Amino acid sequence: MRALLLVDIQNDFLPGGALPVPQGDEVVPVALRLLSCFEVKVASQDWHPADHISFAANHPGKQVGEVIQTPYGPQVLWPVHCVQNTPGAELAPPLAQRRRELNHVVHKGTDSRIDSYSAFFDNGRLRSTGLEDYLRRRGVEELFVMGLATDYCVRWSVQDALELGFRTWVITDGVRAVEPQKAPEVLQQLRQRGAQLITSQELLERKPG
Ligand code: VGL
Ligand code: ZN
Repeated sequence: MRALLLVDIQNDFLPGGALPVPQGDEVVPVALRLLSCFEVKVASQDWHPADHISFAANHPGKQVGEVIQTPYGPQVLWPVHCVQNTPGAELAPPLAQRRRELNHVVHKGTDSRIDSYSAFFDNGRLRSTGLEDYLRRRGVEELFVMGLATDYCVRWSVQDALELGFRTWVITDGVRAVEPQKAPEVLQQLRQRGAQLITSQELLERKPG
């Protein structure tokens, strides 16, 4: 069984949002086109409490982009984003409208003390989101990943999916990076770790299965 994983396609990561990913809005139509091609469709939502450790605003004197040391390693400081139950944390409106087609949605980064880039585990790998269990229960062995952002949550999710033994694909036109100039290198690294790259067009032209 194959599944589509939509990573963090949320208002705050789109142009005009709190942590806009350049051209992040361009992944939305790709996601809409692919939804009907998969039997199993899952999504992640970055879902932080207001006092989250990753927000520069919660560290007096620190600026966005600075890195702090934490018990789970270095942490980049971000603008306040994807606060639970705020409009910025909602899925992009066209996806929110099709929310009922998503079989499972996981929330991540919900613990104020630890960030979670991956849709599977927090950054210290202390707790899982339950995504792996859900996929195993559905008999999923092959995972097609797209969303935001290539250099953070997509990257960490793909790395974990590979380590967990899923046959993992990255949909190259369905991802955008916080730092676009780094995207080719990130995709290359993921390929070296065993991920396969595919365009949404190639995926649509394959036989359903
Ligand atoms: C993300 C930075 C902070 C992402 C989430 O979804 O890639 N990036 N929180
Ligand atoms: Zn976040």
